[in-house]
Amino acid sequence: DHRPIRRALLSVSDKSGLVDLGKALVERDVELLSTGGTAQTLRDAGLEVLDVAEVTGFPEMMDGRVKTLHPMVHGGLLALRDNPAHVAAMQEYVINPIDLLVVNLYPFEATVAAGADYATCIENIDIGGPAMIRAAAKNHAFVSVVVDTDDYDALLADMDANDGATSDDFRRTLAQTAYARTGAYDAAVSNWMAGAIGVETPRRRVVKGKLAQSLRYGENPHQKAAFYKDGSDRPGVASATQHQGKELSYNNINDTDAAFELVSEFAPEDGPACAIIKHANPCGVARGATLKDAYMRAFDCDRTSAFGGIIALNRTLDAATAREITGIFTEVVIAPDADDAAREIFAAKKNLRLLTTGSLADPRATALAWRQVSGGLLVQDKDTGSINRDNLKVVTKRVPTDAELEDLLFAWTVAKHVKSNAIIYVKDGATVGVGAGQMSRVDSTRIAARKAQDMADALELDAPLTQGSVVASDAFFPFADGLITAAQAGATALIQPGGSMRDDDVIAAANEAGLAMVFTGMRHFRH
Ligand code: 93A
Repeated sequence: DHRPIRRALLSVSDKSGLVDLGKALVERDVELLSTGGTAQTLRDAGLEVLDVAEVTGFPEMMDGRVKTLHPMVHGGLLALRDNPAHVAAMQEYVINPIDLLVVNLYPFEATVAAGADYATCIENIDIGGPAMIRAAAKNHAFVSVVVDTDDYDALLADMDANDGATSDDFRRTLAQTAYARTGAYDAAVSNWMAGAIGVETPRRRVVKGKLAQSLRYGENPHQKAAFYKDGSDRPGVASATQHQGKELSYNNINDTDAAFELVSEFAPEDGPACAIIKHANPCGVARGATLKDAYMRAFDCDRTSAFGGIIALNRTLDAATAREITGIFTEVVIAPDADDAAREIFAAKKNLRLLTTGSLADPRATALAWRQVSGGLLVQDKDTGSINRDNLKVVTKRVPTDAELEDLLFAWTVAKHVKSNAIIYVKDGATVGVGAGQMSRVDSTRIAARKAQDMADALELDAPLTQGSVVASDAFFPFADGLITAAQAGATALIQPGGSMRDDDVIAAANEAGLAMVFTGMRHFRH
């Protein structure tokens, strides 16, 4: 019942798949209409194309800023074919209907990502493209609009199934995708501009996303869910390559992100490191002489919780580590890379997902962090805060030893990635107790110590691993009780922001217990 596609306007910056699409359209008796570069590409492939400039009667002008912004184009896209007045207008002004619009926009996002200067970014804001996309999408009752090179095949398939026309459903879906694209495009422009002109609190903000994967369900089976990419292409779970195993679930993606962000704190040149995550919290983080050693030491923090966990590594996964990992059930392993021998070992474990990212994430790279609340969004800078030895203030009589300092900084780095209230016990570059997500800080301190005792019992050790450890607290100890609990568990040094009204009491308790304590002046709440 719908008119077959007779004329198509193609105007694309990304020319991949263009020639094949052009040929396929010509084979289906579609007349091609195109802008400069697109027309050239099609002609070079031997296809017949009509220039938009010929249709409008105007050359492309002002560096291409004005090429398709013309009634001959927009009339052809917007005219209602079943409206006599619209049809009369088309006849009067000799406007030919455009049935199909294929546009992908100036690569604004890629230009920004490449670090281009202000003027170059501005010049890459497409105006004519979005105008046509929006026009065609509005008129989806008659016009098909394709904005993704990924959709070319689906377009041809739908045409073939409908005698050269497209189905109403398909055009509606295309229109919805089209508005998402122009919306995301302007979101990218606006978000870039906020940074470029230095507005800290823009009056309006938009979020954008491109479907990466529909998910079987969300956190629970009765919740629908999907995974969207933000287009930034940062190293991480959204841009990782999955080599094997079944599809990632919502919780897998969330946990894998937590694991990878945490392990990325440990630069590969500073030595191997491993993080094991369960329910978005680390149940073991360690450095090691080898990657395998780092994994085993992380595993020893809490072997019970590590079962079914997600493992992130800061270096190329090797065979020895891979073999060790296959000793228990693991959901996901994510690493910058994996060598052939390691991949072969994993290949035998069909359910284990292996993800590689090419490189680690940059924990200092600024980004926005979003959280939904009822009826709104909370937006903040990602926590990129970091400290070094020079920022630490020793507040106790005893000064931490070099070895303690090293572990204190390690514990502090881990604390940044643990849900508040976070308490981390660390010994020799490995967590030995993690207390996470408790409503009271002293509970986190106790839970971590108790779990360390459980591990000591399981491993038949003489003393819990917290003996001779150091402790990090993501925020200040409001009272001395938490610190006293840590001391009883065998901790010898602490790191915390300081800043409590009762700092003096806490410092006095530390001195009394012979502990060394440093203040960071920085807090790492995470919720
Ligand atoms: O500079 S524009 O905003 N002005 C326009 O009138 C216009 N019309 C299409 N950019 C415009 N386009 C864009 O040109 C398309 O969205 C597409 O990305 C690009 C294709 O140019 P070419 O065919 O010359 O490679």
